[in-house]
Amino acid sequence: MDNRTVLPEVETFLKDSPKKMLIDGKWVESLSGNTFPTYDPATEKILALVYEARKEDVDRAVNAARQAFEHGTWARISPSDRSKLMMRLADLMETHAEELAQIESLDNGKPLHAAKSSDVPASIELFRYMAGWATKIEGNTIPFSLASPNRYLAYTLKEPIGVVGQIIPWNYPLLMASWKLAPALATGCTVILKPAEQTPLTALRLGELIVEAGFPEGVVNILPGFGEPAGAAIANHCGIDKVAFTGSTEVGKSIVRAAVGNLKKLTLELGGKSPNIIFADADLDKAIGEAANAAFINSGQNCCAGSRLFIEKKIYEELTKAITQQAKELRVGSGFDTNSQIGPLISAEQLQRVSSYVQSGIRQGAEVGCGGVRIGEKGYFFAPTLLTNVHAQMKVYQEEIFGPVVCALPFDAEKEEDLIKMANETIYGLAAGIWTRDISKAHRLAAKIKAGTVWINCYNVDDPALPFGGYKQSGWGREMGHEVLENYLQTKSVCVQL
Ligand code: TXE
Repeated sequence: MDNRTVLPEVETFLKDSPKKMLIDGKWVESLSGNTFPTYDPATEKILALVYEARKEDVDRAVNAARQAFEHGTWARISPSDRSKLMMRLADLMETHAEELAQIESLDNGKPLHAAKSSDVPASIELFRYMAGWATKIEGNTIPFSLASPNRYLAYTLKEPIGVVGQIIPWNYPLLMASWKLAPALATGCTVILKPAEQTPLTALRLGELIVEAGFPEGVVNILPGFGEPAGAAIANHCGIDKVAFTGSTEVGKSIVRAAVGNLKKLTLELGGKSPNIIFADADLDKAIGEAANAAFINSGQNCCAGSRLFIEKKIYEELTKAITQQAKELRVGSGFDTNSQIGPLISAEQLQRVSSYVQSGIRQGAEVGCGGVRIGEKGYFFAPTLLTNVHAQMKVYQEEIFGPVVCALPFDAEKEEDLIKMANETIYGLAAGIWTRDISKAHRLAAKIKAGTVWINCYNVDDPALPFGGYKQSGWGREMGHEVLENYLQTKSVCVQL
């Protein structure tokens, strides 16, 4: 495979193609026999063929997951044993960390060092954090207010919601699989996971480790496939009790409509157009570097990217120049080149989408401070781009671009209400950044910005313990923290007359 040096295990994994799907603890072909290719976005070459799940495969997986949930060993397993299995999985992921990172970098394009230092360890840590919760899921005893205390004993049980469908995107494939699987397993649910069609490989390797860790058959089923038909079959399926989805707001809405059939529970983690606000009194050296990172990391294919950059008027010229300089210095290249800081976009389609957003910005009067174009002719590389002269009516200001493109706008620090209005004038509400040394101002703004996460003097800082999710059309529910567990549990009230 071109001139890349990959581990022998990775080579063997890729050669074992077409890759099968995991249903009921076994690696199986799709019933249709159909396969699809997954590509290396840096070289545009096929990495492997993958069996494509369709409705009939989803049906098989739902039956297996239902059986495991109602009747299998999983239904009787102790919380402590659930926790131990998750810990064992985390240990196996650690043993195979280099391998997972290489597969991730090849399939998604992200720099190998980013996969190694961030995606893989964050995924491992999430399984460990959630494994800790498995033994701490408790109900309450409820003192009645209308009856005397010795007439009734009432308590609540926290029960797993059941069979869960999980549909994930391609920007952080292993991490998104972990965000979804770990709380579901900690609470005792069973899962049908559909990775994105662009990046099925780390989920499949994770599936192998899940089997090796000893999870009972049917607890985790992994079905690569397309949004239509596989994703839609999951969203529609009356045998599925809950769907957890990460992806575009548009598809999120279609999942809401599909879920109506059996009123399955939903959590949605959708797009963003997050404001990153820099005041003149901030530590500017730090803010400049982090603002570039906030916008360009993972090639901007990040739901919480700081893609609307608000800079206080009196430092606007100086900062846009400095950030432009940073953007120009970022080394864009193949994920396997140790020099690369930014990899390619995921696909030809995404390259086309990002380019057309920039073109629409230019047509509407935006100026390109740097970038704005594809780099080279092989691989889906796009230059980090800063747009100025942007206004609120432009598509580039309103819509999620999901590429390395940031819109910079000046603001008047004396008019705080105007700034808050600008920060909030989007359908999204996923994240925000505030850079200032004035702590009163920082907290005042944090309270008024409608976003699920507000970072003050930092950006993109996540932790398994910190809830993450969106206000407004950025979604429903929270990932991570103990809050995510509620998405996978339901409460039963038990009332006993004494
Ligand atoms: O997303 P899709 P795409 C945003 C981002 C990006 C845009 C399009 O703005 O430019 O979405 O990306 C599955 N029923 N985000 O087209 O289609 C699909 O197979 C059920 C933000 O790749 O939403 C994949 O597994 N499932 C986002 C997943 O949904 C369906 C991350 C995401 O794909 C389906 C990704 C259907 N009808 C894109 N159609 C974030 N929040 O991080 C597709 N899917």
